[in-house]
Amino acid sequence: MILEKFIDELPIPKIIKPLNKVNGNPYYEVVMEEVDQKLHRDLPETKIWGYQGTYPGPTFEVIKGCPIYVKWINDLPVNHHLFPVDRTIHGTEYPNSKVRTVAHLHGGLVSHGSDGYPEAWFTNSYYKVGPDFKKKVYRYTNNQPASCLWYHDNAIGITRLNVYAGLLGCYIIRDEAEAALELPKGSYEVPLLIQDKTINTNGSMYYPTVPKPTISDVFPSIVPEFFGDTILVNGKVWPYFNVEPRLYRFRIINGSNARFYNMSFSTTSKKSLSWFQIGTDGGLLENPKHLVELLLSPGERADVLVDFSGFEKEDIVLINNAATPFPMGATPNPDTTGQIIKFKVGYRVNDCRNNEVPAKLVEVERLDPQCATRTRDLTLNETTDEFGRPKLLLTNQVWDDPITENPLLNSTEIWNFINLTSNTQPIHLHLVQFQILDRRPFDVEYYNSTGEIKYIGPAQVPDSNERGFKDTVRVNPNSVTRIITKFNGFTGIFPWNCQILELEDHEMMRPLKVVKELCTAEDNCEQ
Ligand SMILES: [Cu+2]
Repeated sequence: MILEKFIDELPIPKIIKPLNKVNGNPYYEVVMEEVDQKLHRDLPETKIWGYQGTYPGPTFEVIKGCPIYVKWINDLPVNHHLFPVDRTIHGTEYPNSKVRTVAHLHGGLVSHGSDGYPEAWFTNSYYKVGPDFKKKVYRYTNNQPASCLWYHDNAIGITRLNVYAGLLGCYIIRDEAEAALELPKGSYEVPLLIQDKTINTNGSMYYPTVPKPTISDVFPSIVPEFFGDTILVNGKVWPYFNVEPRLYRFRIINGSNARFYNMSFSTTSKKSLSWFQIGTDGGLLENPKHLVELLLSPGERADVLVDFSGFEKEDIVLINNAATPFPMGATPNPDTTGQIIKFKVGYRVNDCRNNEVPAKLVEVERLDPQCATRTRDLTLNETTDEFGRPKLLLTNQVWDDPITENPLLNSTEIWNFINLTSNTQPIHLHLVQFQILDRRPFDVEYYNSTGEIKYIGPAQVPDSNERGFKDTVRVNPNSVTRIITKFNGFTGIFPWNCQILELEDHEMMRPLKVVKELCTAEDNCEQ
């Protein structure tokens, strides 16, 4: 169903308020609920799953260094999922536990017990809990720079379905360095949480049940990647947003299951509209980066400034030309998935403060490759499962295979992602923020026959807007992407995964274990 675009105004998720204090720190409760929500003027209400009954969930706003406590409560239907659950996928074998949830703070420096580990799931009233369930109340340290994180469901085997159902929201950390920059704030600072969906004429959300091509007779069956035909921002289909002709700050989150967005502005006057990226996944950049296009894979965020002055009375559309799958797939339909949101520029500015793009932002510590004590070669592989369906893996191992990545606490490591698949994979590490060192093309055929890397071109430095802290990196096909990170903060097991949620659910996820000291026995030492 093709819906008329730019009919509904962009909703701004509410800031959630703490209920009270625990140990002197703010304490929140967040209830996951199934509710009916209007996604577009011309659609009947849609059954969604929302945190605090809204999709997206409320926004957390917290201060660096001030921890908070959050109790996550599953008040969803006991055993009836919004979408068919493929029972051949790992983690789905538990009886009477179709609606398993666990909230993960993506990008957050948190302990294992508060991470939202995929096997720490729980059902309504904690009636059933996963093998790794530890506690109901999570502690978020917020011990990291001002940044825009996001929280979303991460239950093993059904993350794609739970996030698609609406279980996601923004999490904003503030600090003094950011405040000193006098960036646009209040109604001039706007989160844009982007998802794609396919919506049936009766208002219900569509999610496929059969793989393409149909080799197996598994039903319902996981698809390799899901792409919707409709774009939503902050829970509305192709919304519009009224802006004043001045500077705005947008916190853009790609919360889609599999769709990449390569975004630029289309103006009615054909005058080009400049924008500046000031922050990455993990915080502010050293200085603003002038952009024509902004590419975001699932899980990535961008903190950007857009100056609408000089565009009085214009309609400006944020457009998208990223292929699905990325980068060699089909281009989006310019009339549908090629458009995201319309900005309607007014002619009056109500508040002229915080209206300039700062020349400098913050100091960004450079992680030094000389300090790395270990370098790991980690492959991204394409295989098939026992039903003939594509199954992508990390290091050629599945989630349940023994742990092989066991960095020492406080050590620095370089991870080389060797992409043997045909698409760009957004690779995400829990717990840490990292930096991208470079990407270098190599001969995949030669690697497949010899197991050795033969580079076929020079190493490319990361894009100017990638030179900050990241927790999700685009690993391009035929390339080795190198990242560097310090495993600070906590010991314990954390996932690293492909952020294309269908692939993550289908084994493109591995545990890493931060250890106090390396054991002499192979890999697995209990702490
Ligand atoms: Cu994460």
